[in-house]
Amino acid sequence: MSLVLYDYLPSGNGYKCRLVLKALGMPYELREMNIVAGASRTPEYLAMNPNGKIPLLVVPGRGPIAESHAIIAYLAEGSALIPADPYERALMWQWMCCEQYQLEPGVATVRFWLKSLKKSPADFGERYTERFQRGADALAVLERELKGRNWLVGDKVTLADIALFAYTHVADEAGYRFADYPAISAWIARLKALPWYAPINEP
Ligand SMILES: N[C@@H](CCC(=O)N[C@@H](CS)C(=O)NCC(=O)O)C(=O)O
Repeated sequence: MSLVLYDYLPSGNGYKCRLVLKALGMPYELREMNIVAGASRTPEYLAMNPNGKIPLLVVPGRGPIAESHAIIAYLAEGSALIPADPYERALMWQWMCCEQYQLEPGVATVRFWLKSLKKSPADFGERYTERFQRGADALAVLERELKGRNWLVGDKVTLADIALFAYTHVADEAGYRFADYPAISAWIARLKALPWYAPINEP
């Protein structure tokens, strides 16, 4: 019995989980869900995750865990991806909370509208402008904080880097230009050079 990950390959939230599983060399079974066709809203799936979202990790003998950051924190418990030092660990969570409140609702939402739903900015009007700006504000903070540093917390890659990398590295698919973000671009290249890196569409 292995870990089972319910996921949708273009999803950055799912990708965070896949990257952590790969970084830690943990075997898992992937169940691909066509969320655009409503696969995460069936009665069977809602019985596992009443919130109707992917990713969802099912832990053998225990049960399901929803929310990408809860999943990666569970997977990485005791590993070097979570700083042992309480202050650095708090900084890791600071970045991960910021991702969920600012970066993901901006960059990921716009990307989902354009890429998965194949809509145009005009289809969403002011909602598009507000979400795009929310993402731009988050990327500006990330750009400023990454200047002169290799990783977000301390001198090693942590869950914070993986969590923010997931949507940032595909921000061009939401209409942001990497040329505007040189420090982010260098950080993306650094993460892509790690031995366990795999592209977002790889199961
Ligand atoms: N905060 C959640 C967000 C999860 C989420 O928004 N999942 C999207 C895909 S990235 C989804 O399942 N959408 C399908 C739906 O709502 O029916 C996390 O980090 O896991």
